[in-house]
Parts: sequence; structure tokens; C-alpha cells
Amino acid sequence: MRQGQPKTVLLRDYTAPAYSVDALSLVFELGEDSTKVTSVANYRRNRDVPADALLELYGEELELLELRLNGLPLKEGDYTLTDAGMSIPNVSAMCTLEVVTRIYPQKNTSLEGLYQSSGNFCTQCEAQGFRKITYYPDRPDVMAVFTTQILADKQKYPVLLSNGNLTGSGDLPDGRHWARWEDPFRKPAYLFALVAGNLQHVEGRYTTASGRDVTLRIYTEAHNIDKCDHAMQSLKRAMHWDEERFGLEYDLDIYMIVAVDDFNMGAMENKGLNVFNSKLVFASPATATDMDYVSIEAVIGHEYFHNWTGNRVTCRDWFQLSLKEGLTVFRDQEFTSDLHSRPVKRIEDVRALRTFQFTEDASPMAHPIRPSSYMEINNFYTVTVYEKGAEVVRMYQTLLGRDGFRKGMDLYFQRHDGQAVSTENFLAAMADANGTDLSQFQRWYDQAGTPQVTAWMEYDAAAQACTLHFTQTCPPTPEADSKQPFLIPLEVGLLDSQGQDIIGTQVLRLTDAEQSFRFDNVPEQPVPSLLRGFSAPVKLEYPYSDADLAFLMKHDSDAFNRWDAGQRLAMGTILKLLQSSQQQEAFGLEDNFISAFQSVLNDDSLDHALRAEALQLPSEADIAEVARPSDPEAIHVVREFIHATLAKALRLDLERLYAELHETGEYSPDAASIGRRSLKNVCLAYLGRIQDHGIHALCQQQYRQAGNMTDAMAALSVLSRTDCPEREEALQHFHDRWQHDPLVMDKWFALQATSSLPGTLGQVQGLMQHKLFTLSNPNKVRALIGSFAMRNPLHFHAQDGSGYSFLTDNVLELDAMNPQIASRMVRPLMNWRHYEPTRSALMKVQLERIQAHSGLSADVYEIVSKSLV
Ligand code: B3K
Ligand code: ZN
Repeated sequence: MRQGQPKTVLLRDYTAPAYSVDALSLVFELGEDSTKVTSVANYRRNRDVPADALLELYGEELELLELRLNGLPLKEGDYTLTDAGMSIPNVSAMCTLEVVTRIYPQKNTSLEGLYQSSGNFCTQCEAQGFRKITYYPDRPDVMAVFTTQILADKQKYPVLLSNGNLTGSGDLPDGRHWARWEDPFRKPAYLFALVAGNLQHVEGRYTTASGRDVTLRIYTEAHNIDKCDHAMQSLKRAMHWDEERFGLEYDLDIYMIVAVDDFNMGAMENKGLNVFNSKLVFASPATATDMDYVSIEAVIGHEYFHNWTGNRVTCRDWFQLSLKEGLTVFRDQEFTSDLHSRPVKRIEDVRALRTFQFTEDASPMAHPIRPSSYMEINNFYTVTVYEKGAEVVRMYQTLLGRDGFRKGMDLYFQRHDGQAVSTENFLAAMADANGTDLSQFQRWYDQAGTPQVTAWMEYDAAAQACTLHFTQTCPPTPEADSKQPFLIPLEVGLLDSQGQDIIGTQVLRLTDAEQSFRFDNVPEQPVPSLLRGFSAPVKLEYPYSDADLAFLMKHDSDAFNRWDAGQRLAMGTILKLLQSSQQQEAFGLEDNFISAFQSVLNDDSLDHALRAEALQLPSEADIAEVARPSDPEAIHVVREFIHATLAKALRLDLERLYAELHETGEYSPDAASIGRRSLKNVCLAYLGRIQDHGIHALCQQQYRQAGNMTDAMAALSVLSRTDCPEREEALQHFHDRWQHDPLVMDKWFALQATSSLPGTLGQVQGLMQHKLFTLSNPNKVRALIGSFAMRNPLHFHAQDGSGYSFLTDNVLELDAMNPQIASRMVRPLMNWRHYEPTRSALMKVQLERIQAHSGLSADVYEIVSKSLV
């Protein structure tokens, strides 16, 4: 807990560590009340460091039992102890420090450091959890070879795991047993992991390209062992893909994944021993949706890819987080694109980027992908560092080409394998491998905010030439008011009136605040297709007419831009309705808007998944960010009006397509089947907007007959936002059928939390009393409270402020248990300035209430204090 204001850590204060660690040996004696940790580290003073340099170790919430330097006990006065760590003066150039600490994993509700989940021990050390285990230089630029010995009761904890290879094990006379693990790769403490428990495993094998035989194991509690096959197959696909695409192989003889129920995020890439949120491991047709199948594969891939981008080459300090995260997200995006549909993956990623990252960029927490300061590093595992970071990596590939990018990656590994480096090293490898100057590109790492590119076109019929003019600007963000121009790769094409490319995709390099590009041999006035494939994380403005957009929706050779034209058309229509002073009864939709949607719906040349994407309107959150100061209720009404109007106008097409796409065969999560189900369920969601008993019955029928969770959930979510007798019955049925399965029940909680029906907040409050709900499980908190606050703008932003005070009560209660989760939950209040005055004031009051609360964690304090600046 915070005493006084938390310190701000600055990038420019970075100094290299005074001492390195050659080897660290850890002994864990796991007990029922407490755990004893003995650590022995061999320190070596680094070159050019003065002999009087202190040995500085981090440690938090530790009971120090013993401390010996080179075998001799240290007395009080020989070292300085604070809440944050220990420093020891007068140590020799080479020394051995033995530290014995006692910790209380059973009482650890922060889920950071060593803790228990379902009675099993596990760890989470990134970013700074290792310091809750022992005193140590817990910083990523101190890398050591780890040996870990675990002692525990054999019956309770038959499985004892840590990083690397098992090099010994045996029984002890007192009913305990032990195991020793050695990890030959030097690593920072944040990659340390320990697991001990009553676990079963499934096993697979993989032979790497160079012939190393690797044992693959997924550990879980016995009752979930039948749901691990998809994760195992995903792991093998990831291993193979990284060899093919990047020439990267696995480097140990065993790769282990452990699924745990209580986990602050998705998963963790600990060397050789990943720990996963069980949500991202377990899949079966009856319990997991298509989306679950796809995310499991992506996250299994992501953590596996970290073995090279993160573990073999790690970060010098936490400001460099995007070095591993942006790059690894880019790699997992490419993995999914190569295995499934590239355009669909691109659309999904850009949709998420715009909804969450653009919003963060417009918030008081806006930061560059490499921040220059933080109070609590856990607050910087953000969509900016991850998703915008991935866009920045993607831009290298767009600028250098796939081969050029690969050369840069090869050089990066050749130069930095085994090192802790910074984003400059990555940029330099890309530039040097391609003999090109990328210095302007550095600005993407240093400047926050979403650049705004404005374009217009001039056509000279006599010269048959067309000129595209661009300006770029970037709004002020907390770290800087004025920005230097970015190097923006802008993919463009020009279409003729038949919809053919006159000029196929070219990459323009925008480098200046204003710039023009001329194209010759353009025989007619073209329609430009700009920012194809979303080649840079910017907002692009162009004075398109609705007719241009409808034309691009039909003809653009770039699938992403076909989709985007539809989104622009829909957003324009939504904004017009929002601005009109008309009452809802007088709202109308233009025929050509409806026919543009109709032609997408019926366009057999587009695959199912793309059609499903194209039919989805911008989300209420997306609209709120554009229509500022926003009124969430008005936005909801307009968006529902468009849904209902389209549904009524296109009812016959929707019903026909629904019937055509409906199938009852065996479930398969392949891209074609997923696409088919998505389009079918988008049709059902539209039809659900028609208040008609026949449609309710159709949903009920799909729910009852569903052979898989995707179809069941799709039908249930339509019912859950519909006031009809079928709703209660289906929700009750789902509850009774799945109450034994916590992950499936999370879907049930989330569905009710996102309903637009009146009384939803009361429902959510009621559900918090449900026997399966607990604030101590992050998945439950995210499913119920998180879904309500982040995916139900209508009710969260209720005009009486009830949503805001509900969230605040819970943030305060959570903060005392788990600051990381509390700090995630408080974020929906952050953009209070974007709302109309009544709501804005009510949101601010709640932020002030949190700020005034005593004993706030640094995590929540940072978000709240920055929001109120
Ligand atoms: N590296 C971890 C995230 C750790 C979050 C610490 N608060 C998972 C990942 O990005 O792969
Ligand atoms: Zn990651």
C-alpha cells in the first residue's frame, strides 16, 4: 500500500547495474502457512564501476530470516533495509550473498509473486513480482543462470515445476518430496516461474528443423484434461510457423504450459514454463466459442514467440516493453494471418486498435509506445505498448518489404542474442540490415498521440495527371504539446470508374507536415483508395461522398479498404442522425445506404467472414469517441434505430441467408466454418432487432439445438437483450447446464452485464451475490464488472451516475486485494472529459472520491491522479 505519493521513474535516469549475477540458486520450502525461500547469488562488480558501489537489491513484503555475505552473517548496520529493498556497502568485486526469507503465498491476493490458485502454487513475476519472493536485483538487465529446488508435501503437491530441465528429484523422509530444475539460459528474474500442485498433463512431441526432440506438456487440474487438445495443436503450429517464417527454433528439451484459474492477465512467457489463464487453454466445441478457439491459438503462439522476442533477447529496462510486446504481437498477428484469413485478421485488429488504442491516445494516460516515465509499470501493459507497438513493427515491414524485414530480424538476433537491449537497437538492426536511414522513424517511439492525415486530390484532365496532397498533424498529449512529423508509410491505389485499379497499390512515404505526390497517365478522374491495409496507425480524412464510399465498398481491390469504406459510410450516417434535431420517430435512412448494405449482404464474391465484418456497425464506444462531447444514450438510440431499420428492410435477405448458412454437422474451428457461422449469426443478430415472436422462437430454437457454444451464445445474446419470455428460460437453462464450469459461467455473467434492457445495473448487483461470483477471481471481475463498465455504455453511463458509483465502490474494494485489477477497472472513468456536462461532472466526482481514499495503491493512484490533472 502506498505511503505518500508514489515515485515517478524516468527513462532518462536509467543507469546500468553496478553488479551482475553469474548464477542464482533458489530453494523453496513450500508450506501450508508460509514458504521459506533460500537464495544464493554470485555477484560480480561490473567493469568501470567504482569499488565503493553499493550492492542494491529489491525486496517487498518479505520477512528477512537470514543474510550472509561470503558465508558470514551480516548484522544490523551492515546493510540498509527499506520498504522497497536493501543496499549493502563494502562488498568485494566477487561475492556470494545468501538470503533467507519467509513469504505467505496463501495470503497473497495480488496474484503477483508466489501465490495459490485452486490450492496449487504458482508465480507471476513480470514485471516486478520476483522482489516479493527474495531480495534480488529484480531488473531485466540483470540476467543469470537459475537453479531451482522445490520441496513440498508429496501428496498435496505431486507435481513440482520450474524453468529449464529437470536435473534431480526424490523423496524426503517426512512425506515431502523435492525436484531440482536447471535453466541453462541466462534470464532476468521476471521470467522465473514455479508451479507446485496436484496436476495432470497431456503430452506431445515436436522435432525442430535441426532435429531437437522436444517434449510438450500442458498441465491442468484433472477435470479439464480433456480440453487441452486444441492448445497442444496450436503450440505445434506455432513452433512450426516460427521456423518457417523467421528461422527460429525452440532451444530446450521441454516446453511446459500450466493452466491456472486465478490470473491477472492472459498468460506469461516464463522460460520453458508458461503460466496461462485457463480461459486461454481450455477448449471444446460445447464450451468454447469460435472466438475462444482463435484467441487460444493466438496467445499460445504469442507466448511461444516470446522465447526469442523477449526471452533470448530481452529488455534493458521496462520503458522498452514494446521492444518485446509490440514485436511479439506483430508476430502473433502474422501467425494468425498466415493460418486463417489475412484480411479478416487485419480488420479485427484495426477495429480493436481504433476502439481501444485511439481512445487511450486521446486520454490522460496517453503515452508513446516507449513511455518516458511511469509511477507503476504494471499500468503500462497497455494497448499502446502492445497494439500500437505492433503497428509500428508492421510499418518497418511495409517500408522495407518482407525480405528486408526478415534481414533486419536476422541481424537483430545475430547482434543481441543473450542481451537486454532497447528499441534503438531494434531500429538500428532494421536500418543497418537494409542500408537505409530510419532516423525519422524513431519519432514513433518518442511521441504519443494518433497522427491525423488529411488528404485531397486534384485532377488535371488535360495533363492526364492526378495529384494527391497530404498534411499531417498530431494532437497534444501529456508529454508534449507540439509534435515533429512522423515517417508514415501510406499505401494508396487509384480506381477508375469501372472499379479497376489505374494505379495499383504503392507505398508513399510521408515525411513532412505537407506533401504532394503526382501520378501521370491517369486518363480519367479516379477515386483514391487511401491507407490500404491500414498501413499506418493514423486517422485519415478525405472528402469522400457517400457515393464514393458505396463505390469503394463494392470495388476496392483492397479488402481492408472495402470494409473501411462501409465503416465510414455508417459513421457518417450515424453522425448525421445524432446531429439532427429530430425525434426518433422522424429518423430515416437513405435508400442508397440500405442498398449498399444489401449488396454486401448478397455479394457472393466476398467470403462469409468478410461479409460478417462488413455488416457490423461501428460500436457505441467508437461513435462516442467521434461524437464528442458524447451522449451514450443518444448514441445507443441512433445505432439501434439503424440496426432495426436495416433488419426490417433486409428481412427477406437476412432470413434466406440465415437458412442457407445454417448447418448441423460436426463442429470444426477452421476459417471457412468460422466465417460461415459468423455471417449466419450476424444475420440472426440483425433479425433479433425486429420485435417479432417468430424471431424469438428462432433464437430459442437455435439455442436449444446448437451443437456448439458459438451458436448457443449467439442465440442467447440476442435473447439476453430482448424483453421476451424466452429470455429468462434460456438464461436459466444455461445456468443449470453450466454451473459446474467457471469459464462457461463467465460468459453467462458477461452476457447479462452487457444487456441493454432496463434494470441491468440491478441485475449486475444481484449477480455479485451469486454463489459463483467472487471478487478474488480476475476472470469473474472482468466478466461481470468489466463487461458492464466497458461494454455497456448505455447503462454504465446512466444519467443518474449509478453506474459510476457502482464501479467506484468496486474499484475501492478491489484495490485492497488486487491493485492490478483495480487499476484496470478504474479506466472507464478516465475519459470523463469526453462526455456531455452532466455525465462528465458525475464521473469526475467518482474519480475524486477514489483519489481521496486513503491507502490507495500506486496502480490506482497513478490512473486517477493523471485523469484529474
Ligand atoms: N508478458 C506478459 C504480461 C505481463 C503483465 C505484467 N503485469 C504476457 C504477455 O504479454 O505475453
Ligand atoms: Zn507478450
